[in-house]
Amino acid sequence: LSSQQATLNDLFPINTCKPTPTTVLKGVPEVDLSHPDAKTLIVNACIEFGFFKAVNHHVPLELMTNLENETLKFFKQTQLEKEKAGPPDPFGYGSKSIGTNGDIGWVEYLLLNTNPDVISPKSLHLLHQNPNKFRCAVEEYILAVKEVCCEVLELMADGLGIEERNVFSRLVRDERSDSCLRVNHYTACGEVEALSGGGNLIGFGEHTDPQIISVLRSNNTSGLQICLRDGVSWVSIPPDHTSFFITVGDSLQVMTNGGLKSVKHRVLTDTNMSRLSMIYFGGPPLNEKLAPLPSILMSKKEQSLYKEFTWREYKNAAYKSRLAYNRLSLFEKK
Ligand code: GA4
Repeated sequence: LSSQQATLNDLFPINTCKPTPTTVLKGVPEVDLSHPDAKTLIVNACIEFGFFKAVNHHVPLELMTNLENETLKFFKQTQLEKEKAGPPDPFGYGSKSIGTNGDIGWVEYLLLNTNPDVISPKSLHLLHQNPNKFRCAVEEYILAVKEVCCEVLELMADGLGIEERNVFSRLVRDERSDSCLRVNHYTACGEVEALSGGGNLIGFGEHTDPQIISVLRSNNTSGLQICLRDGVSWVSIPPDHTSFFITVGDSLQVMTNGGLKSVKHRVLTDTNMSRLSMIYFGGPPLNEKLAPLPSILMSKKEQSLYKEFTWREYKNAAYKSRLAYNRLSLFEKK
């Protein structure tokens, strides 16, 4: 009998498969966008974490839940139906595979370009398949979230003491801006999957976002984690479906000459609840030169830490790399 028990325990080593304990970040930096000190709070949070929660942003909750519901309708279709809007090239529907270099996550997603001039055949198919309500929800949401993105970028310029307060936001407002919207659907992984994986499954592996900043909104399911500045500690961010979470991307790190560093983040799936997040990635036009702002170099009496390159070159390098790769290292001056 005892040998039989040993076999069972070997097969189902329940005690040893407790999900790894996660630390919840207690003092998530929170910025009321209408507060007179918002600009300073934003810059401080971005220096310390590369991340903050934006509240009092004036985007109606209904607009967020509308897009949430419309995309959930899309995700509820059969796999065959959904795959008609894929594979993501890079826009369209994707499942489990992220990028084209072998990264896998417990996630399905829609990637959409926010620039109407460059609608790919895949997104066209998607819009035709789910006309009107879906299209309206996407367009309405993009307009609102783009405003939040630009407002944050202008406050950031103020906080950094840059006279030209639209130095960052003009790139996102530019009609050639290469911004995009992503909706990620992480279905609950269930106890069995979680246990066999030794804890929560990786929904989206660790990475930094290549763009300027990203503006994330999710339903009330946890999962998002950021890596602290020590480079090794991961902390969970409690969800808040009424707020936006802002992350610093690689392009902002370059423009501030490393003053504001991009933040490594990842998503773990919940065992019981499905997570839906929508992220707006504020990016510059493809032919825009990415370089430290002269005013920052002058005021800090610094030399540029980076070689000269365009957003197109950076994006191409990013898309050729694995998710977790430190892409900026390719562009640092040695
Ligand atoms: C990370 C940020 C955005 O989600 C994204 C991602 C892109 C993709 O899913 O196609 C990338 C990833 C992201 C960076 C490295 C490359 C490209 C997957 C990948 C392995 C849309 C983006 O712009 O870069």
